[in-house]
Amino acid sequence: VTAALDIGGSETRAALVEDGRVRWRAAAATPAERRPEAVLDAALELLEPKQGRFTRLGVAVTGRVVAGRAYPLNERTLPGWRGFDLKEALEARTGLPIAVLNDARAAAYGEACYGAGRGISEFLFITVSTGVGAGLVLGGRLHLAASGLDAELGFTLLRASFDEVLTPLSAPSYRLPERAPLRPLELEASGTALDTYAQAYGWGGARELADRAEGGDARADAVYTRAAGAVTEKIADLAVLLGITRVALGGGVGLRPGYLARVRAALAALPEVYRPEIVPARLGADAGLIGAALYAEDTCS
Ligand code: BMX
Repeated sequence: VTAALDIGGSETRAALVEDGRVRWRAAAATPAERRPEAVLDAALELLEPKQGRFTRLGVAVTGRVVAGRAYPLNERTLPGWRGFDLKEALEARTGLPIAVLNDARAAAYGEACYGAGRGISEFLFITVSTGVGAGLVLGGRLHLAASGLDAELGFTLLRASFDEVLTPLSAPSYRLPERAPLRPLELEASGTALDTYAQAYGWGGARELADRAEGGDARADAVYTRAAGAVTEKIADLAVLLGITRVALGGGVGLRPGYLARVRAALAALPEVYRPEIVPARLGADAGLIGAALYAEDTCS
């Protein structure tokens, strides 16, 4: 039996995984200060009841991972982690073999082996959640780069010119630069970005914005559809660049049927070569846990 942890900006999850299935799971909010030691304490506390039941541990963590160290690109998500040696810290605390990979790569691996990507040789998983993350399967194998930049989709760049979306709709408090500079995709299209735009309209957050958009509110739909469109453009590029034939959408925003419908609609406007199949992720929040466990089984002898 392999244990798994999934450490995200807002939630930390734990599980026991066997043959690609979650046998037991627990979750808790990631401690507010999110410092590494506090987060590890909370994560291991979740696994406490199952001490002795597992012989290795796979860890999915948001951020770039290089040789077991975590380097969040968006430091607001996990402040104070830059280069924290997650593998060494957990090996010291548990005495067990530890394998660490990025959370979206872990989810992509889980979906590729047991979910929406099963049997697909060129597969892309995208999570639209706190950030925008992704994982690639190429030639049937999970893509892991030495630099750890192995599908950091949220940090691909776009020229964010919102003039055509927000100005005519006169968002009361959102001041946009005249000629928006190049910006990371996730600053325009993540759950956190949608929270920001929702608040510019006096709405609660991303969930309310999506509800309004799906309920026909034109202002909400303009923001929601543009965010989905920005992700769709990246899907189109990856289809012709890497021969991606299927894309699974996951994460709190990505799993919404209304979001998937908007991605499909934007893609339908493009020629065939830019149009991989777009499907919902199948393993939901378990994907990262299952993928982390699989990765530990592959790498921890
Ligand atoms: C960010 C980046 C990715 C991560 C993605 C989704 C950080 C801390 N994380 O783009 O590594 O995969 O968010 O992360 O820079 P999630 O926490 O939203 O699942």
